[in-house]
Amino acid sequence: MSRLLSTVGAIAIGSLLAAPAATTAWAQETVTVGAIEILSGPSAAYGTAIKGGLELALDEINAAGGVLGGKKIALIIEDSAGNKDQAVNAARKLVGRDKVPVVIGPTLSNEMFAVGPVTNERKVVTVGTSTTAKGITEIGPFIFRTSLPESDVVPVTLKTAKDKFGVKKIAMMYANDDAFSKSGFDSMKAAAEQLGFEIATIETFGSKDSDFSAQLTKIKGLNVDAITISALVEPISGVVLQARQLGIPASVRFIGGNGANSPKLGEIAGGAADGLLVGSPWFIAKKGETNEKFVADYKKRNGKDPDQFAAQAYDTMYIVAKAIDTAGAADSDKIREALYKTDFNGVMGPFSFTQGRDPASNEGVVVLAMKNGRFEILE
Ligand code: PYR
Repeated sequence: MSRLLSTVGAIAIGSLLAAPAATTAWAQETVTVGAIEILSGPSAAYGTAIKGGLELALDEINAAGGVLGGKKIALIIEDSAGNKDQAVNAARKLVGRDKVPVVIGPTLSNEMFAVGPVTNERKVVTVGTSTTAKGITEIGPFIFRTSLPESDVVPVTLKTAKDKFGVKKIAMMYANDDAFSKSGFDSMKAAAEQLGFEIATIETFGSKDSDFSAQLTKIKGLNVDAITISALVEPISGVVLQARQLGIPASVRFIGGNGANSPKLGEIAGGAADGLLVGSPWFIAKKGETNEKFVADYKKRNGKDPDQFAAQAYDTMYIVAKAIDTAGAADSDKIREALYKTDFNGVMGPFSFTQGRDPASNEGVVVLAMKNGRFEILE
């Protein structure tokens, strides 16, 4: 399992690795925060973007004096590879060995449903930045998320598809082996029924499948206006590519959820994904100095544009740092109390938590459409 340490200007990485953090003089000058993200495997695009967002914010926070009157934050990022067991092992290490008061992540809802019960039981604040399934924060009182649940975003996307593009008759597809994908589908179905869509068929597939021809051939014969799809980015890309190969015309739009909201979709599927709609709490061209600076700095540092996963992670690092400061100590209980008082205005816009530890508002949600392999905001 790869293990990454990030801090700014405090100490060379080599000496960090050489001695357990808790016994170094350096450790007294730092607060160590953990993160569990997908940095390898098919879903690595999500975790890599999150890592980029976290580290950019971390650098800024530490350069501006850190937390608790001058302590730097050191971030230990563990790679889960999208594997639940690996994510749980990472959590056990971060909590047991590194004694972190806060874990950021894990990346996927599927992973959070495994990790959350462990960190919650150990009373370690855990903040998902990209976990959008129903029931995440219900895992327990130490589980927060800064990501909007699909149930807040998907209805906006489907309503736009109806109002702007006259979508009435749909086929629905989802991966039936992933908690996020199933939950996203449930939200899509509820919204479709509410909007009075005709659901021509519901088709499932496995996240590791590469042949979707049976489902797509059936859908092709149904003359639908659009296909909703709830899955992670790799299988979505495969479905979209195969749909066009099988002759489902570009006029039949795909409508995705959070799993689709990654530039990876355009990288894999290219023009085949054009027209695909997603709801998003953030978009790259969002006006305002904070976002413009974030986009420019992220690009300079990472050599590519940020995406929504990076933006949510960037704000989350600030939210966590502020909570540590408000708490007055690197103490999980106190940080938990402080998070409830969050009143932050970052690249995502104004942010606070509900009593249920979810984002308080979905007002900033916009709908993006894929064009030439890139997401653009719908005017
Ligand atoms: C989730 O796993 O919840 C995502 O939104 C990708």
